[in-house]
Amino acid sequence: MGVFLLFKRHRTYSSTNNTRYRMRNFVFKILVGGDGAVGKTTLLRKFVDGTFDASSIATVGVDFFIKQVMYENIGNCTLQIWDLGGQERFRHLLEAFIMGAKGALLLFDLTTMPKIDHILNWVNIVRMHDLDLPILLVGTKLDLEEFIAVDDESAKSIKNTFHMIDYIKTSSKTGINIEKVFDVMVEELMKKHKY
Ligand SMILES: Nc1nc2c(ncn2[C@@H]2O[C@H](COP(=O)(O)OP(=O)(O)OP(=O)(O)O)[C@@H](O)[C@H]2O)c(=O)[nH]1
Ligand SMILES: [Mg+2]
Repeated sequence: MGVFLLFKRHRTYSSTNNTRYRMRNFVFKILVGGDGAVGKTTLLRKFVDGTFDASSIATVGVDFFIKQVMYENIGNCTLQIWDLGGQERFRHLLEAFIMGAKGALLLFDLTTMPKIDHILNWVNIVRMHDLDLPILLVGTKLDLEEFIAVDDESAKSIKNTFHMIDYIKTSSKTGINIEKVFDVMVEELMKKHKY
């Protein structure tokens, strides 16, 4: 991924009070996939309301989050984020939620080496209607330093095998790189769709 090109505007900076800016509005549907307990819901909670839940319970089926982010050079982005429950027993439900997605985050837990067939499975799910759907690979739980089992080489090899747009390591506990994940995704979507 190249240089970071997005300029974020502070939330308190109201566009309605400032006639110099004519805000554009974008709506992006983004999927979040990955095996059970890798930290999908926890990452979305951190992103959307800034909280960390150490005892997050398994998502039943699919959950939905929404967040607006302002970028100075883009406009107002509404992110509709679909949290796909990772447990196998919900797999048959997921298909109904994939249509119309512009991008996907694929999460794995940095303390456990991901199984390649599981990654393939998720790639196939999120790309079922769009073979070119941009996928961002996200390693979670970076704060569990002593237990990290996935080296950068292995993760980058997964990223390259499936032509993903980038690989980012995160912690929902410390908050590191959580916003960056969405900034990189939005930047990719702006480029891809030539908005
Ligand atoms: N230390 C640490 N724990 C985390 C982190 N992210 C998630 N967890 C923990 O991992 C467990 C599973 O997190 P969830 O967010 O529920 O996992 P999920 O991917 O949504 O799981 P499903 O809903 O079953 O698909 C919870 O106990 C979280 O508190 C992190 O960054 N650091
Ligand atoms: Mg969940």
